[in-house]
Amino acid sequence: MIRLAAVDLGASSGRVMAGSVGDGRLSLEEVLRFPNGGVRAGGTLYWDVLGIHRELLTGIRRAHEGGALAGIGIDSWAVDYGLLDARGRLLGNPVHYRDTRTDGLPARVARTVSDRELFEVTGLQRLPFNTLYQLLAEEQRLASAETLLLIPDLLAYWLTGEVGAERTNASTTQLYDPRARDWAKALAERVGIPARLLPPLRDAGERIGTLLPDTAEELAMPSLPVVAVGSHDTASAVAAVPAEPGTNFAYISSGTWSLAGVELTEPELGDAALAANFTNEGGVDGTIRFLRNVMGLWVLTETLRTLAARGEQPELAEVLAEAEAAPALGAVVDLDAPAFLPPGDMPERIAAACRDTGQRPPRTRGELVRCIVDSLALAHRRTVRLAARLTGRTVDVVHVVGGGARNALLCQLTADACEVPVLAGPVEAAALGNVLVQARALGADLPDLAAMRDLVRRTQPLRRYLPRDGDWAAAEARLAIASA
Ligand code: ADP
Ligand code: LRH
Repeated sequence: MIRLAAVDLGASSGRVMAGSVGDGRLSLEEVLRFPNGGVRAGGTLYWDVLGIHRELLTGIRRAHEGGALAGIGIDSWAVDYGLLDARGRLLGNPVHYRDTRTDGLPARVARTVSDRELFEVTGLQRLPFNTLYQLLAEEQRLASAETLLLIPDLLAYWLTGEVGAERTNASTTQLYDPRARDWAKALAERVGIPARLLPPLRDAGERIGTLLPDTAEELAMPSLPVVAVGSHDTASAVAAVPAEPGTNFAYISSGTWSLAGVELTEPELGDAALAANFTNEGGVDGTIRFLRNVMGLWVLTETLRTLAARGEQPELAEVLAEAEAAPALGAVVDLDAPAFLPPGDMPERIAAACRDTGQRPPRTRGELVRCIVDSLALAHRRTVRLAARLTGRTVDVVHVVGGGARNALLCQLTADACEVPVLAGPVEAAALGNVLVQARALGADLPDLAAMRDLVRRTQPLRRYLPRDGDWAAAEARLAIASA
């Protein structure tokens, strides 16, 4: 057995897990979990990247104390970054992708590079927070910057002193060409981003380097290898989807976001994919994640935060039980609307969206949470069915991985809405994908994604939800949205 530390940083929580792989076994133990999220200061929404670095060091030390580690891998949410100066020092604090600094920038860029061309080169959906737009929001600072490092690459740099960009996460920047498997340097220069900022690319499975001597000493551990994993958390999560070979599966990586789609071998760049705002992100072993970002459990988390600020003490299990008891499909909203992206008063935004579509806003807490979960299941239906239609495939099973796999109501409603069985689990898919790619890099017999997925399927608890009847098409009609 080899033991590996997987640092998995979601937008809601960060965790350091110790994974053990060998002899047909795979297990994961949570060593450290800490809350993550935006920190507002001086009108800007930041990440606390130094706090994350400190937690990461604590977690790695603890993981090693529990049994000798053979390697370390880091994955995180996508698109965000730090800039380094010529001496390798961090220039300013990384900004959260939910900050409003990119407002208006997609429209400005579209005047230089059309949406069609941007999609043709990068394969990415229009999301206002793609790295390209964020960089343009701080154009002045770019002159003094030498290197751009995405969050997992920045943390790996602090551990090893090595700069680089792992491809799965680079593919979320809108500055990467998935067909050339290289930075889209000409595009970057055209929109005003100096190509010198873009560091050498590396693949999941490559060794980044070893712990710097002072870090190894501080952690009282040997100079371990730090391995590039699918450093985009969604890439790691999809690598651990327990799909059976030969099945027509869709996946939903369900956490802060729901990333819903199918796996391809080549990007899908047709007009219909562009119109449906689908994306082609790079996966482990050169796969393509053809998916769309659905607003996800963020809306529920943010709703609970708003209720707590009003003096309620909403426990997740309790509000989900209330939602289960509330009438089905009472009111639904389009969670993909930009209104739900920034932090704020979600109950009020939901009420406004209901009024705008001629529906009665939820009156009780149970109705409110039911509206969120129904609407999320409806968005899953739309996105899974669109993914199937756009790729000419059928979908026979939907794999739900991530924290949302623990939400039985959401999984059941997703099965109902998608009209196919849902297989839920593993919850910690991203950490498992991280561990598996490291294990392979360090010699484990896991030749391909199929072997990794087979191991996950045989070792991790999964739960099946069968579809029940429901009037989901009528709910779509209420919102004037179409899924297929
Ligand atoms: P991220 O990686 O984006 O931070 P996670 O995959 O950790 O997100 O998922 C977090 C979400 O999972 C929470 O917002 C919550 O809605 C859901 N979740 C976590 N635990 C439970 C639980 N016991 N029951 C229902 N939902 C849960
Ligand atoms: C999920 C995720 C998603 C990105 C978003 C910024 O954590 O990485 O895939 O679109 O964060």
